[in-house]
Amino acid sequence: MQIWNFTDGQLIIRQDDITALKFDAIVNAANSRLAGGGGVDGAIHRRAGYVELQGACQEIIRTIGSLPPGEAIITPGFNLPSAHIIHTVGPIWRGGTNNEPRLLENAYSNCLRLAHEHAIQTIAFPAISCGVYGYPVKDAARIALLTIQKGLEAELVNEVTMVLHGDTAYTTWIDVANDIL
Ligand code: AR6
Repeated sequence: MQIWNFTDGQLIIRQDDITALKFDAIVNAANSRLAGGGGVDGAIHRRAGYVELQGACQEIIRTIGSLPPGEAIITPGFNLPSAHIIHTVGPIWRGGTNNEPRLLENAYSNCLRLAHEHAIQTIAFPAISCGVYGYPVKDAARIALLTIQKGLEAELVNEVTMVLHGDTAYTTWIDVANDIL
């Protein structure tokens, strides 16, 4: 685990299973239908309780139709240690010229904005789009870390934790953070 202190908050990078840890909110790397899936989405559904979480997600989908990439919504955490889940949809990597960087930045910044609106102080992110959606990890880390830094400086939340799954992902994010923060 490594910690960066900013004037108005803290960034923590650690290697763990995001569903096992307790924060005010954890972020889910969802799909536009909020339909559940593999990766961290699957793990969150299993730990939160599939039926309860899908019930809440599909009620939102009935209202909004679908959740576009870069947008975010919030549900309870149900059986998770964390009280809330903020669901966002990262971009699918299609070579980098299809607005992927902007959509990834929006995903992080909209989660932080929504957290602020709900008085959430501590929030944890997985590496959005870095699994099934294929975003190159170093590029994603750079965008994520700079967006999180901005959010902390704007005092949207007090503490942001990036929770990485696996040694390689963790080392990459730490290297990028040491380069740019
Ligand atoms: N804790 C923390 N990180 C995790 C965990 C965990 N328990 N499990 C996986 N990761 P992905 P995406 C990491 O594929 O690329 C789903 O099916 C994983 O190693 O979960 O945004 C959705 O329904 C990777 O680094 O999300 C969508 O259809 C990161 O989480 C689609 O996948 C994100 O990988 C979204 O794809």
